[in-house]
Amino acid sequence: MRTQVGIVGAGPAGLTLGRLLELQGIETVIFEARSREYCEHRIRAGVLEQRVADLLREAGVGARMDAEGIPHGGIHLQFAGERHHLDFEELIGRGIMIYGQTEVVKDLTAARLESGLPIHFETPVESVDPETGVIRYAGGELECDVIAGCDGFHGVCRGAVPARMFEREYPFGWLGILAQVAPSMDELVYAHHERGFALLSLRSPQLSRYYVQVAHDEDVAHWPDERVWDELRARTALDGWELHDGPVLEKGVTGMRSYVGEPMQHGRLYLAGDAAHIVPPTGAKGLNLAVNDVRILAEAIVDGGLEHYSGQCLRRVWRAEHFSWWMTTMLHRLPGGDPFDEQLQLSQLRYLTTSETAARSLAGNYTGIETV
Ligand code: RFL
Ligand code: PHB
Repeated sequence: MRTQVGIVGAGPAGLTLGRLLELQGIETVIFEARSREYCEHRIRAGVLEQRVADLLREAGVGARMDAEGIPHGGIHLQFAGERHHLDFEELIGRGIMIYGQTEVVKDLTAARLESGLPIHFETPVESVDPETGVIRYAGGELECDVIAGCDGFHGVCRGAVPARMFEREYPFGWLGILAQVAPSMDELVYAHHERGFALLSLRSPQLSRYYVQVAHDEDVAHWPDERVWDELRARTALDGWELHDGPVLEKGVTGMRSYVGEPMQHGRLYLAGDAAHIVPPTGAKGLNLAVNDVRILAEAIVDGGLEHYSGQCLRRVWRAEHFSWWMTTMLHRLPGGDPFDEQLQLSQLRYLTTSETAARSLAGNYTGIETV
């Protein structure tokens, strides 16, 4: 058995790569450890950069996103009892699209199945050989010109690249809920509060996605719904505004880390997305970086220049690493931090909401820098 490009993992990176290569007439086979059902219901990111939304449209998988996604022109920053709007459209002429990762994955999976192309669910890859291009999975082997390692942080491909690792762990995490209630705000709210960070986001006009900062190893069992709502209310309170609650459909804790492995390639193996790098979710960059990697990988497979793949990706990766780290350290209560740290955070937030130059820098990074 052989193919041109063997893709390990059917997350956003693997599925988008499969689609981009399909449009260029290149043969691919996708292996995914989990079931289709599992992949389509794993709740993660919700913010697409405009350039990522454009890429999905150009790849012919943007119709439902355009019908059901919600374009946003900015975000709110809340601190010291005030809520400030940053108008991205006005600042830099670009916005973001609110559309869940679950929906992106559903659209790409449906498109692939409709094209009748091979995607093997519940088929974990056991090992990959960067020298020969062989993928070994339960029950067989596949020989590939190129292997795309799109199997996330806990996959097998990462370990097959001898890489220098850059890492930072944060001593906190996020407890996230998906609630069946109309969002209480028009655009996302990032809130700095002495009790800890909170984020108000959404998935649709009927579904709210809210987060509170908790300990990195927090047990969700300690967070009955009422406690989550009380904490959200305390951290986002504003005169004349109310947070509406509703049935909680999902609840979970996510740890936070920054990670980059360099280089992102070895022999015939090319890593993309979370397999190569992780950002804390505060900058909403994880999914966007994954799509950007495979855009570059698809171009290099088609036009040549694969030797430059890693270097090209890493420029954007490190910009996003810095932005995500900066947003994270500016907005969270830092365990072990002192009043000096807090004053620096508040000063930075005040600067962002009073200086157009500072606001434009955040807006550019959040919506996706054009050239890095
Ligand atoms: P994914 O989505 O992890 O997909 C990897 C796929 O590979 C499969 N796999 C294997 N398949 C075959 N053989 C093996 N041996 C395999 N091992 C693993 C997995 O089952 C999976 O289907 O990586 P990808 O495609 O690179 O996409 C990246 C994004 O998913 C990720 O960056 C973001 O979701 C990060 N992230 C978030 N980003 C945001 O911007 N906002 C968020 O709110 C947000 N929440 C999250 C997140 C990541 C999380 N993880 C990884 C723990 C919440 C969580 C829980
Ligand atoms: C989300 O909607 O899940 C979300 C939005 C913005 C972030 C992180 C997560 O920075």
